[in-house]
Amino acid sequence: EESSNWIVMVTAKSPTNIAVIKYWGKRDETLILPINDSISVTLDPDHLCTTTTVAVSPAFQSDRMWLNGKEISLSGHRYQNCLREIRQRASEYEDEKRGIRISKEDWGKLHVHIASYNNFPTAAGLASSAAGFACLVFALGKLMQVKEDLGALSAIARQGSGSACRSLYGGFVKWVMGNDVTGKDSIAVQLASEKHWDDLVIIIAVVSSRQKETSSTTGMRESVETSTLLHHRSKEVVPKRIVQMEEAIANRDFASFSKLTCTDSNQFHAVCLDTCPPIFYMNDTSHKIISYVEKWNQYEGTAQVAYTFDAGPNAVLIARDRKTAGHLLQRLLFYFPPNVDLSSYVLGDKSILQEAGVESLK
Ligand code: 2P0
Repeated sequence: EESSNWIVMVTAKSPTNIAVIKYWGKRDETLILPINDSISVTLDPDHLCTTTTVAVSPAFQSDRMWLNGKEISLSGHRYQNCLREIRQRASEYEDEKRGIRISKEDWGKLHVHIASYNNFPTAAGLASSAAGFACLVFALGKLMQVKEDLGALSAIARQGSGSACRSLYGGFVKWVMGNDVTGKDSIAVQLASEKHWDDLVIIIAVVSSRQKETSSTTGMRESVETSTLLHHRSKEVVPKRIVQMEEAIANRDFASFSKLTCTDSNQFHAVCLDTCPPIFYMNDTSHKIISYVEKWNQYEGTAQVAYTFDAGPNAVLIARDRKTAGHLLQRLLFYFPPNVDLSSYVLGDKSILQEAGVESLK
């Protein structure tokens, strides 16, 4: 008889991504199929990321998951769909040294344990589902010897959370909406690698760490049902912007990139206002940051910084280079002084604070 005290595990890490042409609205809620293409930039893997370990053992009695050390339920259809899709594609695993063999059929019977950690405070109000589902699907795919490419894996991550499909790749990524009813062509493709345009620096200004009042899922459902602007956006506006954004990225054209990014964020929030009842994701501070960046760009005569806001008030600011990012940080701290230790607000590379001469501000 085989002993049942073995365990096989895989650990993976995925960064989050920020949309510069937004996804908002589904045509199929179960498969998570969008009504338009979207484009995002994937952050550095060290900063806002999720690390997930998946393990399998005959000793496990059921599928279980812990998020930041606390057990959560896997019963929701999003987790169930990802687990099922990966299990269907599992292939044989063999470790001769340890005498472990897991057949394709065994994968359907064995249970998994999943431990996932976000390296940023969950309370910071920053999206974690994108990195989370990308990481989970990638790690499960590795564990269960799934042989498919990243595009196929992205279509599975998509069923966990739409924006997650874009976190399978680094750099600039397009989520192609596809037109198949099964969703097999609604996948992420890489437009350019992380090396293509590495001057850009992204600063996320945490405006409020409160949980958002309207979840993205509910918000976009209500927008699809009630906003006429959303239908105009998805049919007439986004297709053209996607072409222009791909060109701006290919040419590293910051002026065009910045214009498209800001305009698209503003239209997304206009759609939220056009929704019945209206959804307010930005607050007064968000609006002040927009005005400030607009004035700065106008004063310089060329775009220095782009802004974009997701389903919450936090500003994602994209500076054209490191020097501009230093200036931006100084100005943000001057106009919007936080009343806490700054270093705890800069995740990852803190040297930018020293360069900006603001490390001692408290
Ligand atoms: C995006 N957002 O493109 C847009 C812009 C928020 C604003 O994707 O229901 O968590 O899981 O597919 O992906 C947030 O929505 O929603 C989002 P589901 P998701 O990044």
